[in-house]
Amino acid sequence: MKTSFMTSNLKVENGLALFSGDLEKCFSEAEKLGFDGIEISIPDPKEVSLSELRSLVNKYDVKVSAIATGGAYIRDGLSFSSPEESNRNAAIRRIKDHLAFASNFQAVVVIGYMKGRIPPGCTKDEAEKQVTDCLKECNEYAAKNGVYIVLEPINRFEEDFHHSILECKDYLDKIQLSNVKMMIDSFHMNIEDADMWNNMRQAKDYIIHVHYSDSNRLAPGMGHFDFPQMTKVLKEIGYKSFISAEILPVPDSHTAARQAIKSMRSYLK
Ligand code: LER
Ligand code: MN
Repeated sequence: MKTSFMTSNLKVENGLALFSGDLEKCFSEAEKLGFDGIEISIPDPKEVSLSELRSLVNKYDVKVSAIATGGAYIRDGLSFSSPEESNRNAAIRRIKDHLAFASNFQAVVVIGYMKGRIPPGCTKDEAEKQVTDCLKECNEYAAKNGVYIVLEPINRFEEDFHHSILECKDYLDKIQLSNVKMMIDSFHMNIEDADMWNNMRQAKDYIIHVHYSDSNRLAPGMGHFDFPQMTKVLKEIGYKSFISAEILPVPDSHTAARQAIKSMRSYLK
């Protein structure tokens, strides 16, 4: 398994991003601390220079593990379940931009908040159908570009679709899209998955990206989540890709990153 941490191309206060707004610093810190990659939350890929990012990857020999897209929902209000067709179309165009961008780095594209919330007056099935239609179009584009979308099960307080690993697995079984897989996040699992380890085993063929975040959203080891067990199950199911620390920069980015790599290394031993 490989290690990474989440950042953002934008400066965000108290977000789940380390060294946010300073990509060069992220790469140099990642290299110094021994991370294999960084995951970058990018609301709009047009706002990041592809050539600059490519040269940082080469300069520091640190990979881009994933591109997170939640900012397109949070900042720009785009979503796959919007009642407005023009909004859904803009959301599809934006995710295609993320996919094209990610294809330069063999990074996965995370879809969490972009699914949106169930609009008032709409049933869950109706809203889910809109999400599926958008995903179908993005899936075609992902397949053409050789990249994968990963759906993230997110807890019920933050979004309205597929809260647990098994709900997400059932949905993926139903939609059958070649380039749409799943990622899992320990923070959400801790809230939604009553039998976390068996749920991971059942969804193993879909899981291609992982967020490590303790029960309090601090670095692994700073809360009460059982990461040694999660890492053991990941090994057991043959998971080989990134475990990416998605954590608060508390008390500061450098201390949080140092704590994260120290813990993650100890679990991987
Ligand atoms: C939010 O809770 C989260 O886990 C992010 O990865 C959402 O995309
Ligand atoms: Mn996450």
